Amino acid sequence: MAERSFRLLHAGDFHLEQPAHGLTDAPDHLRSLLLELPYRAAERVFDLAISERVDFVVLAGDLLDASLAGPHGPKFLCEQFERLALRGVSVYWSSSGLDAAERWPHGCRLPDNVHRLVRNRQEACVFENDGQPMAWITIPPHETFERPRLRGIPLEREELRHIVVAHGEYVPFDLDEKVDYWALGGKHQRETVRDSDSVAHYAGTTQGRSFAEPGVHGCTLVQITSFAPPRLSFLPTSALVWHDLTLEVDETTTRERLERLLRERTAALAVAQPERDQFIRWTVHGSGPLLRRLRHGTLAADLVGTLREQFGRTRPAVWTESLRVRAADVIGTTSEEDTLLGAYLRELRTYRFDTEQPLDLREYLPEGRTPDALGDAAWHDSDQPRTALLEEAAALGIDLLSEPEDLP
Ligand SMILES: [Mn+2]
Repeated sequence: MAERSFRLLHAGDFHLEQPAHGLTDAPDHLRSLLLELPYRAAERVFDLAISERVDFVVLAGDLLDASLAGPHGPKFLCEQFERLALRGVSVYWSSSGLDAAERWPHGCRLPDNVHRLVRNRQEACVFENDGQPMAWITIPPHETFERPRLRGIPLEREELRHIVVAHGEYVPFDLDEKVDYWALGGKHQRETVRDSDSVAHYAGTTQGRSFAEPGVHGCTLVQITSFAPPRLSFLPTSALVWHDLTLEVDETTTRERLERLLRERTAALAVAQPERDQFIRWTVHGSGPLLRRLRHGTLAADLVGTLREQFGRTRPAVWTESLRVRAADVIGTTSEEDTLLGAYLRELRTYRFDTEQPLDLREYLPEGRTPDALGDAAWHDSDQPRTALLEEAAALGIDLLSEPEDLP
């Protein structure tokens, strides 16, 4: 077999239509970053394709919802594809239901280096380098249009390495072992679902949008040689990193100690990611009087302010979004008290452990109020968020029924 080695860049799930979300407030100096977040990360994919001198790029769907992204989205992608066209780099794009050819605006013509399905029939392309055929690349249709056949995918040129670019939630059993590399899209968390001679890999999204997608995201550089399985390396693309962090306190933790812990961990993040902006949401849990102090007065806001002042104003910023207390832990410290508050918390606890007891407060409403929204709020018949609701009610009770002298 002739030596056929090449390198490709695998990315997907850009979701250009989704800016950052889930924030109650954002500082002025980070606002434009939050709005342009998916664009910044996607651009980095094309920068990397150029700087790493890859032979071609595979994109595994969910690049954008053209109807939500507006004209800016398709225009941006065309500009990026043109950058690759100038360098002779081809793009193989396997659409999802979101970025299907039918949803692409008519006026925006893709450059010729971009290969995608137009009629949703499975297609194969041969990638050539200097007139030498290197790889057989198959793009199956997305299941929105036609059930893709992912086992027994034909490879008409046996001497070539076989790459399939596909979008969907697959398990190894779905995927033919004779394919050398499965470039998958549709899972936002990076994952190699099969690591053998036939590698199947999700590159993940290029950028987290909220605290629900923490950590550094990126794309995957794949090195393919004749006599070894594909070799993968991670290349980060995130322009901003989200952190949802917890910190434990106990009976002995002082305000000064908590502040020092927060500073140390924030400083460590700044050192670990010196080139990226970062957002942190802190949840404090554990036990002790500090938990109650954090729910009252200005202590939590003071700590957030201090951290923002020290780490949040420069660029790249490590911005502390908020600091909250886990409601369940506040309850534990107070429920044994022989006070009105203690009795209230013990009553709530019976509702928590006896899930058959309905949460029905409608009899406390004024006459004739039951059919409206207030009536709905006063009657809770679903088990699902019951625990969280009771914990919030308990924490609110602590806020309202605590003795003033308990407070800082
Ligand atoms: Mn997606």
